Amino acid sequence: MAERDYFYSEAREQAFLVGVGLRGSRPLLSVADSLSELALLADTAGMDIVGQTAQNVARIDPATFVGSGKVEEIRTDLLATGAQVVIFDDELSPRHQRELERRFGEAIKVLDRSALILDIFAQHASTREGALQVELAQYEYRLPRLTRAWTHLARQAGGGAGRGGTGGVGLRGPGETQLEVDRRDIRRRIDKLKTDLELVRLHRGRHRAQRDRAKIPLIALVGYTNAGKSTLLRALTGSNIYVADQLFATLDPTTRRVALPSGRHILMTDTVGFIQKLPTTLVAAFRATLEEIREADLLLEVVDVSQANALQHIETVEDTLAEIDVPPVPRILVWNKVDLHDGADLPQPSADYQCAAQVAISASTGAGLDALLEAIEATLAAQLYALKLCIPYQRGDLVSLLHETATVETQTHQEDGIVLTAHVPAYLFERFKDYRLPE
Ligand SMILES: Nc1nc2c(ncn2[C@@H]2O[C@H](COP(=O)(O)OP(=O)(O)OP(=O)(O)O)[C@@H](O)[C@H]2O)c(=O)[nH]1
Ligand SMILES: [Mg+2]
Repeated sequence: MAERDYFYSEAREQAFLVGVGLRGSRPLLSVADSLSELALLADTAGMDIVGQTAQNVARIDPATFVGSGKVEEIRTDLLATGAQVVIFDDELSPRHQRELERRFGEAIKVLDRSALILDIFAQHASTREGALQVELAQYEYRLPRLTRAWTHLARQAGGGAGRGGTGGVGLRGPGETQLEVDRRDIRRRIDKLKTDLELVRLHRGRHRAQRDRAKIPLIALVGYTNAGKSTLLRALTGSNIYVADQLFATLDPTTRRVALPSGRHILMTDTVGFIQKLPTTLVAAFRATLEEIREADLLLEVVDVSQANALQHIETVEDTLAEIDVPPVPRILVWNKVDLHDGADLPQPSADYQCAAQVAISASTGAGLDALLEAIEATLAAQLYALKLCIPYQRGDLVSLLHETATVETQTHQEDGIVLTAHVPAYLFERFKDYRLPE
């Protein structure tokens, strides 16, 4: 993406991090832990961390986010450390962004967590749909934040400095007219991206319809970023899926067939990881992934047990799933990386967390994978409906499907069709409901 190059040049930049704790609030992670996570994000985006600071405030300053005294302190720190970038751990409003840019001056780039995550997404998107949705999310994020950083767009559009006045970049910044030109360009680009995305999605929709006909249960891997979801899918399928000790290594969903102990197959799909303080607008950009999760018959919630904040990670994942309206399908809690666990008991999720089973595994060493497959099989089998059906003789395909996927208890041939009693998997219920007989 050409615009990204403007924000991040090839050489690693020096970044200074700023965290804020709001007095009286109870965040999921402490300010210090959240800053450590921000440091990982900055590192993944290609920056070196040269310093950080945190402030506890009673309220967020409407103009400068942190108090103005703190702004001055940060400005001194930036000079002392030679940082070119300052990254706030929370989303800055467009007003904050403008004011902070003004206070820190031309040489300093002001970013927030969302901008950083968007940049990593842009680096990691590998499919056309992924690239389009990230670009769209980036423009939508930037549109209200349009400031001097955008004069380059006007140049690309053939405007030149003249249109915005004669002051030139750095002296006066773009004039109002110039910003309007930029905004119009961006809106046009946003419309074009939306149209392109629709086309790509239509195409994908057809693939999905084909899969629906096959009716193999779909299991989605969900979890915090870096929990080991892709490693697990790789371990179960032997396929060459991208794994990295990076945040948001996976963006686009990958689906593979996995054989269960009984020989029956399932489809398992790897999805984008979640993180705390991920704005819903960003999550919403990942429609492809989210659709996979919403359609799943079972979720495998992968948690990195070696993380001190493992329980907070589960909470973040649950919150995000609720935010994107995932129906309450059963979950298996998968404690991954037990090879790094010190042998003490597993953490206890909160009492209102519900899961069908908990399994401890190591996707790296393969420990516990058999038990996990057994648990998947058992959980799917438990989602069965006892049905009495009368299937017309011309629907032999449905009778075969029943024998392949369900447990058939009785079968008799009668005048108007084959009458069966069977335990049918929940995900096939819709297919058979028109043939139900009263019990
Ligand atoms: N020690 C150990 N490391 C693991 C295990 N599973 C995964 N890892 C490592 O954890 C890192 C992240 O693994 P991924 O599979 O890419 O994690 P992910 O959940 O797909 O992460 P994102 O796609 O970034 O959301 C990699 O360096 C893996 O090698 C495990 O069981 N034990
Ligand atoms: Mg992954």
